[in-house]
Amino acid sequence: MERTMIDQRDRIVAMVRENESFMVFAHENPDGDAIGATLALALGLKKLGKRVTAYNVHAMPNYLTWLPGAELLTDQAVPEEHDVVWFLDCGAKDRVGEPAERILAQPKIANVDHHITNEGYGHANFVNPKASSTCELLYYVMQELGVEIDAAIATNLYLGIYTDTMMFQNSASCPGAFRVCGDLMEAGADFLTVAKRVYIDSSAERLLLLGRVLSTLRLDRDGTIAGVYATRRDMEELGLGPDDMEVFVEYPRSVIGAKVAYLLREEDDKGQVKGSLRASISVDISTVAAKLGGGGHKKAAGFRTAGTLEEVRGRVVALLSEVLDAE
Ligand SMILES: [Mn+2]
Repeated sequence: MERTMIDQRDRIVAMVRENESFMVFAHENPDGDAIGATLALALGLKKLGKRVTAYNVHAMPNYLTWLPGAELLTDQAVPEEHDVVWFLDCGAKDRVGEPAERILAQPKIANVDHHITNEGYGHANFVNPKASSTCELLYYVMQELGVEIDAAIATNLYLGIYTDTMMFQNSASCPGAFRVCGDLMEAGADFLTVAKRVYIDSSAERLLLLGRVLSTLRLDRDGTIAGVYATRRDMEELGLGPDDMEVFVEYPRSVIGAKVAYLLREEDDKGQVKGSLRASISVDISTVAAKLGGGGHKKAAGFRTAGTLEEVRGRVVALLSEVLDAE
């Protein structure tokens, strides 16, 4: 670890030692890294005898309610005062959602994150874009704090690393990720349950929806653009919503020869389409999302826009073509 990074880690450690009450935030629509980091930290701070409130704007996603420490997370507003507020996995401060303003008036902010866009909005900023996940970084913090990593903490930290590296399949899979996961396994991380609940388990309805979605696969621009969509009717018939299928975009992305991929979903509100975009090569598709009223990262972005599925599909394919043509 670089010197400046070690300094920042130590500032966070000092913040913990010098204070008694902590509020833990992560970004809204929390993923495995956000939830794993929140619960691991809450459990760790409790072990140190600290007072902790773990909060998220959104309730725990269903597939993660089994996690040890899940009962510590609340989605109810917490007016209580705290010495230190943690921002976990938040590339920007506003990623925690609306209540932030209310709760943030005075306390010190501890910022732990691995997003390249993080500008260091905290009083201490342990931010490393080269790390696999926020959970990996939190492990280093906890080690330094002398928190005994038990099976419950290990399982939560493992979840974050495992999901942000997409099962060690994407470029976030750094050496540190493997090393820390080895340590976590030794500490009793329930890696089999993580794999089962996160990537293997599926309801029958979800599989049936996947079947319908895959049957819409269309290739454009000589197979370099691949995309699928889900109609509102398909989702309603199977009792599922647009959020149950975020990962379906990985299927068009997996088509050999596809450089960019999209997934479109008709929303409940009339005439709105929600879209996810992915790139497998180094182009910037966040510009495409921005033109459709959204945003995101260079290789993963999203949007919500008005129009029918066919109209939006046409616009998405045209905009993605422009990006590929300029490559
Ligand atoms: Mn993350």
